[in-house]
Amino acid sequence: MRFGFAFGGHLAKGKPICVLTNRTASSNITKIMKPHRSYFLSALAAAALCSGFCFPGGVAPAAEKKLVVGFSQIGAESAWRTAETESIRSEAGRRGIELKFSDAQQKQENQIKALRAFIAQKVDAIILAPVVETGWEPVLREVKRAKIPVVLVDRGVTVSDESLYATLIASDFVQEGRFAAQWLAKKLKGKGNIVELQGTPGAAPAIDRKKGFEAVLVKHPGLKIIKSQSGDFTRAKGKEVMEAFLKTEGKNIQAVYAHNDDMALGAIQAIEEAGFKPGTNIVVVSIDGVKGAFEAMVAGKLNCSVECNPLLGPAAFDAVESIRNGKPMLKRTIVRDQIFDQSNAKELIASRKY
Ligand code: GYE
Repeated sequence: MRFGFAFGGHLAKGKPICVLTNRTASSNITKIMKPHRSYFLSALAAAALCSGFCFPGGVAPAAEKKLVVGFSQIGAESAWRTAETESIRSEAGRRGIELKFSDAQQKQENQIKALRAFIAQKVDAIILAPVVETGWEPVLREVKRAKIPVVLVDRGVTVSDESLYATLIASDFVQEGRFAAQWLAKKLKGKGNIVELQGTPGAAPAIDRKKGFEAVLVKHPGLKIIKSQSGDFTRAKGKEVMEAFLKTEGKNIQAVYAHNDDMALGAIQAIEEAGFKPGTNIVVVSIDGVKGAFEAMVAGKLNCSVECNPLLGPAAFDAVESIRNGKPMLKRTIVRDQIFDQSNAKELIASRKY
């Protein structure tokens, strides 16, 4: 089964959004669709156009053949990533969709190769979790020429032509960074030295989580980032970088801001090995809200984790199927996140799904 890729005009250029939210920490994501009225009208117009463009005669072909979807995943660097992979794999299985899975082991070049292989295999759609933001235009142009729609999940890309992808489903990483900083500013009463463990260089969540955090810090002159380095979103690298920070700064450090839980958990180990008490002597704040973070909060070692929901399988395949059926597509779907800390971790830990 193949289908056209018809996104242009308002759909490609506007910033229409839809919000996916967690009703509670435990429940599945719920879709709230509140498109702006004028966008909605243009979306309808585009949909009408699309039915003419994509399917001659204006009728989508019936699903006589199993849908084949290629999924280019970044790797398995974190518990978040593993949960996302599992969500997409299991949702494909549940819907009877054949999934061609490719693990890029953190390398953009491997993802580009995977996209080219998906074109050669004539897949019906591609789900892409792009490791970094830039460098996608040439390959996305090839995919577009092959009339294969692309659903971006979890991280965004920077392209001059937004019609190169159909839709992006991801959290608001800038907001997550803001949440982390606001929580920390309150906890430290606006005063203290922070060390920052950044995510993978060039990755949307690393760029945006830093941006959001720093935007709040501007309002708190007593809070300073004294060291900042990438820990590549992994526990091992987070530990290694934290060890180096502790060696040079030691007692000077009042808090750690880690762009994900895995790096925070590595940092916690480093703090303990250096003879300090994580969560007490050094405040630790991170992002994701994975099970391991909840355990660390309950144990009093992690102070706060801002949620980033990785269970994107249902939304990703809803998008694939909507495109297939020629339905209007919102350019951006934001997954709404919550804040967890030691005050609510204990009561919520049993209900966590990842
Ligand atoms: O926070 C981190 C991961 O792209 C949102 O990537 C994702 C991030 C997530 O490895 O744990």
